[in-house]
This record gives sequence, C-alpha cells and structure tokens, in this order.
Amino acid sequence: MSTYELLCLENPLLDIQAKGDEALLEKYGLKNNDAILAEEKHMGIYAELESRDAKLIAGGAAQNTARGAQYILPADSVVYFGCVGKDKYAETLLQANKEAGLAVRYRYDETAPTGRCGVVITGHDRSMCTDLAAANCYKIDHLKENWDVVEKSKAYYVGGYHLTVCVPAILALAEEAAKENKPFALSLAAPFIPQFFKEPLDQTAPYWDYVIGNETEAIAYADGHDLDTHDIPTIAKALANLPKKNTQRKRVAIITQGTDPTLIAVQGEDEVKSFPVRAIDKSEIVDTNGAGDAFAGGFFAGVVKGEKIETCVDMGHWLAALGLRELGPSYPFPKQTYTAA
Ligand code: 26A
Repeated sequence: MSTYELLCLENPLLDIQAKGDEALLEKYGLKNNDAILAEEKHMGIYAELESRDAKLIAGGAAQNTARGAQYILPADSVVYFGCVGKDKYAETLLQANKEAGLAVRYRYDETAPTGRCGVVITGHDRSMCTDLAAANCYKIDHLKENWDVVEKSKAYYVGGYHLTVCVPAILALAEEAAKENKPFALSLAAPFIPQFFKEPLDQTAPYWDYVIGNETEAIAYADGHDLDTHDIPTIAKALANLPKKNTQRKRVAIITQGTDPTLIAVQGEDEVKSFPVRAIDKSEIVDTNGAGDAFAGGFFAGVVKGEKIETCVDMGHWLAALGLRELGPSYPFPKQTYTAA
C-alpha cells in the first residue's frame, strides 16, 4: 500500500451551483457570502437552483483542498476520507477525484443520500446552504478500519466543517499526529464553526500545527473567544500562540483576506508576515466558490514538500488564481505546472 503525503478528512458534497439574485437569497434567508447548514425551510432551494440551470460540481471544502493538493503533488500523494451515499452523486465525486488523481476512502452509508451544497452565485459572492445527509454519517469505526492508511500518511488536514459531524475521528487523527510528530492542520471553515461549534473546535486547538481561515472566520473566532479585537494580525497571533500539545513544532496561523494580502503568524514570533495575492483581472474570474479551498490545497502541497512558508503561500495563491478561472471549486486540465511568482 502506498504511503500518502497528506490525509484529508471532511464532508464530501456535490455542489449544485447556479446564478441567483437578492430575491432568491432573501427567500431563503441567506447572506450573499456565507455558508450555513440547511434547515427544513431551505430544502426547496436545491430544486429551485436546478430549475435555474444549475451545474453539478464536486465540492466539499476539504475534498476541494485535497484535489487541489493532489493537483500539484506527484501521483498518489493525497488520500481523502468522508461519507457518501450509494448514488449517482457519489459517482460524480469519484469521477472528479479520479481526474485529479486523488485517492479516496469513502464510507458508504446505506440509508442517506450523498450530501448537497446549494451554491447561489451573485457577482463575485457565493452563498452556500448544505444538506449534509450521508456526509453527516461518518463514523470513527471507518477511520479505525483504515488505520493502516492513517499510520502510513505523513500529515493530516481536517476541514473544520467536520466538527459538526464526527469529533472523535478528528481527535483520533490529532492525537496520532502529536504522538508521531506529524503535522496536523485544521481549517476554521466558516464563521458558524467558531461561533456555534466552539467547544469541539477548542478541543482540537492544542493539536493544530497549522490553522487556516479567512478574515470573516478570524473575526468570528475573536468574537466567540472574547479576544476583544477585530484586528486580523492580532487575531492571527492569538491563534498561533494558543497552548500547544506537540512542542516540537511551532504553530502557524494562516489568514486569507480575499484580494487583500494573506497573513502568516508563527508561534512565539513577533512579526505577522503579509503576502500580496497574485493579481488576476476581475474579468477573468468565473466564480469565487472554492477559492479558499484551492489556496489551502496549494499551501499544504508546499508544506508536505517541505517548502519554506513564503513558497507555500505563493503556491496557495497560484492555485487559487487557477481555481478562480474555473466553474466552481475546480482546477484546469490538462494540468498546469507551478512556477514561483
Ligand atoms: C458542514 N458544511 C456546511 C459543509 C460545507 C462545505 N463543505 C463541507 N461541509 N458547506 C459548504 N461546503 C463546501 O465549501 C466549498 C467552498 O469552499 C462546498 O461544497 C463548496 O465546494
């Protein structure tokens, strides 16, 4: 069995993505740039998007990141874990993963369909409404059954959205990482995670070697943790300097800010470094769905290759710029090759 450079865990979803407008957002009580869990009142949105000529695209934040990292790395470098149903949507996801060369260990749920994410595009904003369905049925037993893969993987990346699903599986990876001195990364995923899933998030915090998020997630974290500031560099520093279990690695906090520079704070270091994004003409942007996931994919491809942090950030910016030119969280084929800025 192969040794993987990176193991990713989260919620495999199919994105049902269409152009929308204020009226559609209002009808379902959605903000123009947000991610939420669907409630009963949202369930009509999927059919409504399909009636607007929706595109069905492989999604799930960390699955996008995993495809992104694999896009850059040599064959068989990345493996992805999550739970899907036994249906056509799962086959669509497998096809996209196959194209990227991403290995998967899916748990197949017998009763629930594959999860869906309704994506409403308005200009350069995207609003996401997720019906987790089978993705919510991930079980730690599945991870234990595949523990040989866990042991043979050299780094772990968990999408923060999984904190709504299976915290024991996240903690099992986190503890293995600390025990074996392997890098463990977690994304903040969306503002509602630090807001409403604060307790499980904080349980994982001592294990973060890398914590990654955008400015709205950083602010939600600050508000939820009484940091009493909305200054992004200050929040990045606070994240980097939380107590840490594995003292052999300094924690790195990475905060992206859309078209504004990406910030890097390293545990124990005074300076928060700032890296401008790669400029791309607004007219070249197809949609912003998955841009942050692409950044993470590029960044962690750099991490597992042992690149210095500046290069990791540039690899993230490069892959995000490629993803912005594609429909949904996708990457261009035939594959392009990374070149330093
Ligand atoms: C639990 N939730 C809400 C989610 C998601 C999610 N991935 C996992 N869990 N809500 C949205 N996404 C994914 O985020 C990507 C863009 O960053 C969407 O599927 C989309 O591909």
